Amino acid sequence: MLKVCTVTAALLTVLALTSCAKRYPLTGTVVSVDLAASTVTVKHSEIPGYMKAMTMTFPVKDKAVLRSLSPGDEITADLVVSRPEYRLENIRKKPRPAGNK
Ligand SMILES: [Cu+2]
Repeated sequence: MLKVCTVTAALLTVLALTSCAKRYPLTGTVVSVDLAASTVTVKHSEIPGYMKAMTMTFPVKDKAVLRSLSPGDEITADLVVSRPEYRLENIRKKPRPAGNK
């Protein structure tokens, strides 16, 4: 029985490592953008079941999207996690309220 459990645990570990990337919807405010490092630092809301609200830095592949972002922008995005990596995709800026620049 112990052997079966060990094998099952090993199998689950392999499955966890090879499963498809997980995506979590993220909303937050841009704190800073680092074009050279291709990252954006976002103060994000809680991601239920994954992360509490915090400020953290995310890699972003699309430089054009990065260039369009500036501190204070409110965004929504997909947090894509495929361990050990994670990144933001589908970043969308919320329109800023008029007269609040
Ligand atoms: Cu976080």
